[in-house]
Amino acid sequence: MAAPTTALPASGSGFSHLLAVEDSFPLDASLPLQRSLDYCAELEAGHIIFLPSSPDLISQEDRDLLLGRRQSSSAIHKNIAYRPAEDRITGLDASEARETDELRRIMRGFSQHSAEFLSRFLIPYAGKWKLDYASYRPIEEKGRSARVHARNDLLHFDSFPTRPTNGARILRFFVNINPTESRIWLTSQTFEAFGPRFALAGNLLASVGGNSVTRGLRQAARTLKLPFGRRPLYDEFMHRCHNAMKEDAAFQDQAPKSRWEFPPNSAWMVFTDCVSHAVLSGQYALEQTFMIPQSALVKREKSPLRILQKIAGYPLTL
Ligand SMILES: O=C(O)CCC(=O)C(=O)O
Ligand SMILES: [Fe+2]
Repeated sequence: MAAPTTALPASGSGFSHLLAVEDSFPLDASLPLQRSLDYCAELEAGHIIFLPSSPDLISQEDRDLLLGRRQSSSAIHKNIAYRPAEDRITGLDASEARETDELRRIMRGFSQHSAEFLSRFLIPYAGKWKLDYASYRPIEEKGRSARVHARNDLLHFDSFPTRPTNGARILRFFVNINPTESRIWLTSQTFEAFGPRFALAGNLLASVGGNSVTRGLRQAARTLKLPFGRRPLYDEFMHRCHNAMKEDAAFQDQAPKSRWEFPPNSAWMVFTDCVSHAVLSGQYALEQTFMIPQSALVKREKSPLRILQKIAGYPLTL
């Protein structure tokens, strides 16, 4: 059972909490619709849904294969990504090429089973999402070195520089396949509580949005269905917010935090674009990302896009 130990008090509204779901889940059974709707609403509001016992998404044999891999020294700093649309693995170096087929088979299976499971667990999203990358995370997170913007031990909301979502939401599903060690996260304020303050304080939204002339041009380009040649304002803002949070040492130090432990064989799902999160330690996790379009959300007003557009007063998507 995940024990929310509080590093600094981060309870009450405006902070992420954890909802433990103790049932065991066969892959082929759906949740009752109302319960599924309730879970979607919790997730969209910035809470974590935690399954103490993961459904069977990967065989013991394949877990052992993943855990037993020797990573070559040049690849030691990388996670391994699986791109479902192309059925392709990235993140291996040349000396590991002979492992590609086996890893692709394992990751394809994990990706498919995760999607099957979530389509029965989060029914309103089923068939509406874009299946993004899956990842295998074999590196110990404690003490892992990275550029400041790539550090995942600093609180942040996710934003992918190479994959703008144009307002769709980032849902991530994790499984801790470490046989003995928990994965440890910190969380702080939700985007609903933090984002508006941040947008207004730094005048960031205004600087991202440009002046009324550039906004007019964007609007005209949208009407004429012309590519405007830049990423959507929404993604521009989310990316700047991601970077600014990681750069802000005082914020990282002083923000009230909750600490969560995800034990071996547990699973959790979370909208990482509205749950500020940091991973402190843990090794060997599997993860699948889903892009959930605005049209599938059950509480659209809680989405970072809606929150930001309300402040900006103009559309932030293309
Ligand atoms: O690996 C994890 O537990 C989370 C890391 C993270 O924040 C991310 O991949 O965006
Ligand atoms: Fe993240």
